[in-house]
Amino acid sequence: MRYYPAYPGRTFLPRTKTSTKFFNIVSRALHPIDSLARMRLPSRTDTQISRAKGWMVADLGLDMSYFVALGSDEIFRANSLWNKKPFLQSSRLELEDHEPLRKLAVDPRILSPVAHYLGSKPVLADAVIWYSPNDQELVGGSQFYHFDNFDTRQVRCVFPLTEITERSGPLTIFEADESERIYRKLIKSGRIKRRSTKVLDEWIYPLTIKDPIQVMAGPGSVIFVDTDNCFHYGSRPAPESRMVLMLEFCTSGARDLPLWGRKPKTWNTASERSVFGLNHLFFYKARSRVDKARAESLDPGDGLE
Ligand SMILES: O=C(O)CCC(=O)C(=O)O
Ligand SMILES: [Fe+2]
Repeated sequence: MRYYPAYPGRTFLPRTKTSTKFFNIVSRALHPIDSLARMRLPSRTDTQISRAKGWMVADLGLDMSYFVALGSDEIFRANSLWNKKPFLQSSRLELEDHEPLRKLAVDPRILSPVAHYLGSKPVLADAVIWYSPNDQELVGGSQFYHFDNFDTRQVRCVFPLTEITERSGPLTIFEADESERIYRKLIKSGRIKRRSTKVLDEWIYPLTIKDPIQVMAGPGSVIFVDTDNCFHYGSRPAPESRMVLMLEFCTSGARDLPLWGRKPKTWNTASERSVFGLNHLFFYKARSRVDKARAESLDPGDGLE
């Protein structure tokens, strides 16, 4: 709390669906003008994500060479969080430094499906390159089925930078409706008590009706997935490594955004302001506190880094 004074959603509330929903409603109510503006959705593009499924792959023929080069760059890695989780090494991209990233994040082919799925114009919460060596397993991490518990709904856009096949530790998911069914059964049987618990395969597989899906795609495509509502894992040990660009979109009421003191920096276009303006990484006060917490090794973990 010392480091997150404007973030009660991070520090006070338990990570349950009810408190996430509650926070979302309160937060939007406290920022009525922004919330209303976000309800005017962009026009629909050809491909849209179904809420029952909670995921989709679109082959957009994107040129990812800029990001491939970044991910392979030694200097970039050296200045990054690259070694935080050994099985999923991440490197944050600063929006200010990467024009191709800003362009990609407001591309209507990305934004429209995300906005329609969320029901409001999204906030970009994070942009990272993930490298998965796929050479070890750590019990209790995101290599086991889990929900992310970030918002009531979120959309992660995963852009493969190398070909993702069954040999490169693909993201593996259950569709949203199937995940909800499985979750209710796990709760009912007393296997788990809360939504944030990582779940073993052998607990899940006897309960399923639909099969899990290994999401495979190559550079140029984008995988949309609601990791708050689809059980998922990724980066399990596999013969080949994997590198992706991951953009995370949430609603303006997400519990990991500040509840007050929102003074975003200015952006060039209305679209940039709407998508990047609430990115918590631009709340410099909060960020400097987090840097301090890190320096003192008190950083409470994933998320605001
Ligand atoms: O490794 C992956 O693809 C999934 C990672 C994940 O689920 C997470 O970090 O929450
Ligand atoms: Fe996850």
